[in-house]
Amino acid sequence: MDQVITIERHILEQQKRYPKATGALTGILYDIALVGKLIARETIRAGLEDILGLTGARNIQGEEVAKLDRYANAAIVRLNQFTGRLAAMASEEIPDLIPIPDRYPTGRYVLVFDPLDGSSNIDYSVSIGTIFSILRRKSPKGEPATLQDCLQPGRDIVAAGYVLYGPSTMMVYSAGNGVHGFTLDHTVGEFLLTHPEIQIPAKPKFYSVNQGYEHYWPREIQEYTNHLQRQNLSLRYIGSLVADFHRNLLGGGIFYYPADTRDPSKPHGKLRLLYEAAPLAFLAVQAGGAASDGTQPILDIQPTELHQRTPLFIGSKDLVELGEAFIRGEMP
Ligand code: FBP
Repeated sequence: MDQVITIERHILEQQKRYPKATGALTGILYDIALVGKLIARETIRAGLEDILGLTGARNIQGEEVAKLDRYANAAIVRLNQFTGRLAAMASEEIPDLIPIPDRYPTGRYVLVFDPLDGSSNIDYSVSIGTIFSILRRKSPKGEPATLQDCLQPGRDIVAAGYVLYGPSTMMVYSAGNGVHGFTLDHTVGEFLLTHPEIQIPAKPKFYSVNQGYEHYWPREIQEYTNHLQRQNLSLRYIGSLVADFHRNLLGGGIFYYPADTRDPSKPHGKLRLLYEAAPLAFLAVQAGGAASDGTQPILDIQPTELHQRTPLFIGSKDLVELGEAFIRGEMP
């Protein structure tokens, strides 16, 4: 039988690089793989179970909460709160910090996540995903965790990744030593290594942006987009950040969601820094790419709010830098 590497074995081998490792990070990554399988089970049966549609509630972002959003959020919290590995969690779906209940021990890490990215696509059976990042707590062990434990720049991420629920279910993660992709073999219920050491191809193929908003973009972004169109790049836009990012990670290209003038209450675009932009930026940089808000690396941004938004340019390094040059007004 060919060299079959399960995600558990891969994570354990990564851990060997750190002689002082306690296994806590390994445990968190493995629990995310497990909850990814649980969510995948629901997405696969979505039309057959009562899991499509909305709950009728709205989240802190003012967005309608989908039933699968709620399921995914509850599953991630439930599966991680009792392990003794976490000091706290934060989720796109929950306004404030998610503390660990007193009846459970706490740990050295915090987990921030978007339980279900691309939720506007759920009912259309289009690829969606779960995005996460893991940070070391700043507050002393034994004391209650605080917001500051989550409000750390992407530079401090210890590990990050996503689970993609698409034609196949994949988990892609990095613990700081390259980006690795695993495909869920539903027949054995295991994520198996299929995409080791992912590097963004040097020659990009795609540009991904919701061009329906072009009218609301600053002139520099319109010119940048015109320039990309003349580079013989194909336009691909799924409307699920995790799926658009994944395609460009493997095929080469750029995804961008600039700030626009549609909604004065969202001057910094739509996407969230902590659990959308920063985790994917961590992966992009590990894969030889880049991620920017148009003026600075996403990983350098010091968060001030749990749900703060940021413009995002992510993917092939040259195209991200080109976007920054257009925004500085340096391009013809
Ligand atoms: P959530 O679904 O987690 O709220 O994510 C936001 C998102 O759906 C991204 O996945 C996607 O890139 C973007 O919004 C699509 O926005 P728009 O419909 O404005 O293009």
